[in-house]
Amino acid sequence: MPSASTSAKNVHAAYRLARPAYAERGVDTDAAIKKALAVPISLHCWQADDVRGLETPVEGLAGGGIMSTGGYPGRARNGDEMRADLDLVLKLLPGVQRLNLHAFYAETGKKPVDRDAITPAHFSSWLDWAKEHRIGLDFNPTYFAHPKANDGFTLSSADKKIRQFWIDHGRACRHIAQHFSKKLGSPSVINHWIPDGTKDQPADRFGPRARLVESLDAVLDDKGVSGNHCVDAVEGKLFGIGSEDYVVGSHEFYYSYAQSRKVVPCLDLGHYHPTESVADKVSALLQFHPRLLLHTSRPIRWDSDHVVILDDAVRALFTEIARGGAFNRVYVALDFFDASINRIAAYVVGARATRQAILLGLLDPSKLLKAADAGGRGHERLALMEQSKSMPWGAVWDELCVRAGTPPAETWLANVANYETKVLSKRA
Ligand code: RNT
Ligand code: ZN
Repeated sequence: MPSASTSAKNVHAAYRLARPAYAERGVDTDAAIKKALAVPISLHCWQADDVRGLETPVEGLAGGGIMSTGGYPGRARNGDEMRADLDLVLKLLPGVQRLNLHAFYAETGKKPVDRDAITPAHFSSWLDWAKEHRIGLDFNPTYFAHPKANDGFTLSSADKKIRQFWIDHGRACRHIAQHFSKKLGSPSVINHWIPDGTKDQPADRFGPRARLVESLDAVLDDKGVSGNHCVDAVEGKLFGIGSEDYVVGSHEFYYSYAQSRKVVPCLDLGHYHPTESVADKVSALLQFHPRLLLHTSRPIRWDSDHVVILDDAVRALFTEIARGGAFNRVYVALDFFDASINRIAAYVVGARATRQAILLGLLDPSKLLKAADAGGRGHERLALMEQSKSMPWGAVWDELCVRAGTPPAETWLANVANYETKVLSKRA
C-alpha cells in the first residue's frame, strides 16, 4: 500500500502543482472540490446483502428481473450487520451521503408483516442509524421477490386483488418516506420500479400499461402525503431477465407518466441499449422535467448491475450535468450489487467513482469549450477536450479526500482488509 505519495503533506504538494494548471484553463479547483463534496450520493443498502432483504425467506421466488451473482464470504445477514458494514463505508467516503432503503429491509421482529401493512415503526432502527450519522433516507417500495410478484406482474397485473395488494404497498411506502423526511428534515426520494413484463411477445401490450397508469395514480392519490416530504420517482427500463420482450414500464411510458403527473423520471445507466448515451438525454429531459433521479450502475452486455467504475458513461453523464449547471436538478443514487467481491469495497469503489465523475465534471474547462464552440473553432474545442483527459485530476481528488478527512487514493483498502479479518470472515 503506498504511504509516502499519499501522506497529507505530499497530497497537498501535488495539489499545489495541479491547481494553477486548472486555473490557467479557467477552472477554480477549490470551488470544484467544495461543490463535489456537497452533492449528496444516495447509497443503496442492497449491496450489503446481495438484494436479499430481511423478510423470512420464501422458497421458489422469481428474481423479479434482477440478479446478484457470486458467493464472496461476508454477506450481511441482518439489519445490524448491514448497519455495521455501512458505518465503515461512510467512514471511507468523502462528501455528503444518504442511505437508500428498500421496503423489504423492514425489521418486523418475530412477527412477519406483509408488504401492504408495513409502517414507519418497522424502520425505526434505520431511522436511528440515519439520525446518528446525520444523513437523509431515501426509499423504494419492493415490488419484487414476493409470492404476489411471481408471475411477473404487480401494479399492472390483470388480477384485481394482486394489483390492490401492490397499490397498498406503494401507498404504505409513501407514508414511510414522508416519516423519514419529517424526522430527518430532508425530503425522501421514493423510487417506484416494478419488474412487470414478459419473456416473449405478449398479444396485449396495451392492457398492462393502461392498468399501470391506473395503479400508479391510485398509489399517488393520497392527501395524507405531501410532495414537500415524499419525492416520487418512476424508473423505466428496456428489458430484464424474464422480461426480454416486453417491459410494461418502458422509458416512453415513464417519461410521459412523470411529466403528466409531475413526478420525477429515474434514469438507470444499466437500462438502455448498450450504445445509447444517457448523458445526451439529460438536456432533453430537463427541458420538460424539473428534476431527474439518476441511478449509477454498470451494465456489462446486459443490465448486470456491476460495481460502478469511472467509465465513459458515468463521466459523460456528470460532465453533461456540470456543463448544464444542473447539479441542483438531479438526485444521485447508486444501483449495483456484486456478490463476487468484498461488499464494503464494492460500495467504496462505486461511490468514489461516482463522486470522481462529479468532480471531473466540475473540473471541465466548460467556459473555454463553449467559447471555442461559439467562435466556430471546433478544432480548439476538440483539442481542449483531449487535454482535459491528461490533466492532473487525481491530485485534486486526493486533496478532496484529505479535506474531507477520508483516506486518499486506494489507502482505504487497508481499512477494508482489517474489517474483513475482524468481522466479515467470522460470518458463516
Ligand atoms: C432494477 C432497477 C431497480 C433495482 C433496485 C433494487 O432494474 O434498477 O432500481 O435495481 O430497486
Ligand atoms: Zn435502478
